[in-house]
Amino acid sequence: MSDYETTFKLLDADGDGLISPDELVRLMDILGQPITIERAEAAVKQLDLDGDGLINVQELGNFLDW
Ligand SMILES: [Ca+2]
Ligand SMILES: [Ca+2]
Repeated sequence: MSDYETTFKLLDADGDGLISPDELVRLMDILGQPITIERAEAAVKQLDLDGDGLINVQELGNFLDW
């Protein structure tokens, strides 16, 4: 398992293989840097390459490579 996948599993709270803005909000809460759902949606939009409004493991990988 790659580091990306490990990170991804931490982010993917419901285990559906995709990270939603909701899950991003939850994560930032855990990290002690709460963000609004609007900000989470904007962040997901930036990472979202295929336009489905969710982050998959490839899209996260691209982000972490950056
Ligand atoms: Ca999910
Ligand atoms: Ca996507």
